[in-house]
Amino acid sequence: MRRTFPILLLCLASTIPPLAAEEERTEDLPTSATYVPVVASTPGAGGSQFVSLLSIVNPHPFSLTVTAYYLPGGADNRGFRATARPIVLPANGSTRINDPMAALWGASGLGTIYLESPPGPGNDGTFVVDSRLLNVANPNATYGLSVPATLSGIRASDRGWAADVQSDAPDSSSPATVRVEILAETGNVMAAKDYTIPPLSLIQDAVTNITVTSFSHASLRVTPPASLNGQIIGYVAVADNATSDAAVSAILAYTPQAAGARPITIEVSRYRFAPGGPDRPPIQLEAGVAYELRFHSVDATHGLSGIPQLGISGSAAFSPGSDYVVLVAPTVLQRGARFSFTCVRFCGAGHGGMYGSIEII
Ligand SMILES: [Cu+2]
Repeated sequence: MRRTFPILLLCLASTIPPLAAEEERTEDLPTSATYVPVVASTPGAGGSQFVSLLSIVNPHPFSLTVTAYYLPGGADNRGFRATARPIVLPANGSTRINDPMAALWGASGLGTIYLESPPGPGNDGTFVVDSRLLNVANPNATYGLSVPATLSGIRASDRGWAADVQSDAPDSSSPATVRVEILAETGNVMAAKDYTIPPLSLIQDAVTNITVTSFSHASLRVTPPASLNGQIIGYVAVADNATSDAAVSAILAYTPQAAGARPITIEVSRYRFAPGGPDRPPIQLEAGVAYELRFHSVDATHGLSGIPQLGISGSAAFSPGSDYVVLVAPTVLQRGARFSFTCVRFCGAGHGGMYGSIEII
């Protein structure tokens, strides 16, 4: 019998607001920013060795500098700007950094990478990021799995599974307590646990620390504290140490929503999002307002990359007649931020240039 040692991860992430001094300098400038909720450079069970591969793409016909910051798990990361590593990308160029934690910061373990590229004249600062998590100890290792990615539900039918819950922090100035619940298919709460996360950090824990009851299928719910003036993003990762197969599931933090989210329909066609881009204005969302975004294809099957900061898990495929609909509620800390997205489903010759952005005003 093949033995597997999957790892289940839950990660909560948040907006990283600028420091006070930065705020003054960049107050009126939208900032293109994103982060990879979890990167790894760590041994796992069964002789596995998990590392991340970070890819950054410059979609512009001019050189772009993207600055990467490292936020180690479990630490108070309010001073994260000291970890800045500028990465210069040539016009329409890209880079892949193997094991970025070790390569850029000499770090190991688990952490979060935050990336930003302030806009300038004629430059909206957008860029595209992908991070794969891979077991490199396996000579047959595949491409691993991109973070963030999408998977519905979680499975824990194998009693041999090890599990970790990981949380990635909110709020810049103080710790925040979030509640993680395991919900049965009926919607009943099977178990719950509170986690206090340091500022701008993450916490890892085992799902088996939430419940010792075995279950064959369940879902997780993450509830931020009512007073949180930021955003929390959760995800679960299941990594099979034997085969290197991995899966990551984004979890939407549950925030009670005011009824009547404002509807916005984004018309999707080869090779644009309207609104969104690249030759249409960005989707503009007002901070503090709930929206229902409807991605409506009028011609072919397209996809949408995720935006974890907004709780958008993305869609591998949507087509005419089956819209991708998502609720978002940008927070006031996100005002001024710009989040990029791309089509993730090959849709023709111009697919590579099919991207857009959401601007929080
Ligand atoms: Cu496409």
